Amino acid sequence: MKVNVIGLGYIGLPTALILAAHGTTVIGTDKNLAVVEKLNGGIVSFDEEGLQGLFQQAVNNQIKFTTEYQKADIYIVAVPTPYIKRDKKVNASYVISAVKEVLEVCGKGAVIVIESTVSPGTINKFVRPLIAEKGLRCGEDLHLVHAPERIIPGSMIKELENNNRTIGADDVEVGNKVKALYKTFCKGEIAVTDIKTAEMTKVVENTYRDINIAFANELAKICRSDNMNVYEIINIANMHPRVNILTPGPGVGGHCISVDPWFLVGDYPGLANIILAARKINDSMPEFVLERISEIMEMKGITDVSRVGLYGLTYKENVDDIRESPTLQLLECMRKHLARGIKVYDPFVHENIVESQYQDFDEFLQAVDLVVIMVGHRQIIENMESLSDKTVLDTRNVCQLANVYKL
Ligand code: SAJ
Repeated sequence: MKVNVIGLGYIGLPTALILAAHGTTVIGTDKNLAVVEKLNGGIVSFDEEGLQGLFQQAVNNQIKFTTEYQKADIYIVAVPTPYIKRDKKVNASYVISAVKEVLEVCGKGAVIVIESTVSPGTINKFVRPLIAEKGLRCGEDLHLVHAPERIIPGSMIKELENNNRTIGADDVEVGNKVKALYKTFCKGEIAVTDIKTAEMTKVVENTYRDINIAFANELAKICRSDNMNVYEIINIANMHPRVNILTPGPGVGGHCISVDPWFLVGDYPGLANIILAARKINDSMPEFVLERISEIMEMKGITDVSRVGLYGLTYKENVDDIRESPTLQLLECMRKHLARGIKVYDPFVHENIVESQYQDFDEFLQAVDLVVIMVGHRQIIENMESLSDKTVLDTRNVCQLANVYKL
């Protein structure tokens, strides 16, 4: 069994590595030469617990990295699927290009597995016709499968091994063939269903989480307006056996939860109402944090925004991924209000990507009076006492120092 994994990013790379580590012959393909050169030079492209060890095992098992598509039995496509801002629909262009290239090299009977998250109906609408255009018959010459990834950044390897999964296929036999491949490393249960059900299920999972976070964020706003402690209320409410409210925060970032619910809004206008409201609430949080910053500056007599520092630039704790991050959204809000000069620091971001970004924690602290904790990285939790002479706005509820302001 030879597998060609297409796209060596946050999902494709760990998937390729874990398959190879468990004995499958794997070739990883990425169109970005720099990514391939790094991997061939022994450098994994992002920080994730256990990834380096897995990389070594995969290399020992002869994994190959290349920019070319290869002849294989199974193709796993793990390329980005952003949404089109204008109409909120899925942008399947990367998936389409990848499948077109697969069709140039694959042989009869090959299986193309799409792991990228797509809205329900996308594979039928955009991928299936590509096979027909080639004069091939789906289900005979080639097979299509959707096996949406479910792993959470920060715990990817553990989740790859242990999460339950969904496989959508046109016929059960092909579904079971792909299930057997995933079973080489996955201890979780694997449900086999049809493609559209698998597409919808994945989007529903992320939408469920987005709505739950939006509820927590709305509660934070209500509690702030009437002087109640939202964290205590959520803690006590969660002691109820059927209540599990998530945690309020400065916004929802990343390339999944802040994107996928839009697919349903775009595809089902007038029906996806709670989903739309949740997206709007979560997107309003950076602006809410900005209001809190102004209130606190006024209370503390801080007049110069350049004495304010944002701790954390990534979309969540202990990862180096900054996509759609609440801090970037907050900086964008500030630009709109013509407020510039706010300082930024993140121990996981080693390149300066925004103005007034620091690489040294102590220098950052010396330059500011008000620290806004935007991300609860391990580093700040372990060094909380270094903030004891600062004014602190803790948007993640990780700081137990006295006189800390919360959301
Ligand atoms: N967040 C909160 N409060 C919370 C939880 C999260 O404000 O209580 C924020 C985070 O700080 C972050 C954003 O939400 O900015 C999203 O983070 P996340 O940890 O909730 O999720 P992701 O985007 O890292 O990963 C999600 C996961 N989906 C679900 O848990 C249903 C993961 O399993 C998926 O594989 C992943 O999306 C994906 O790739 O689709």
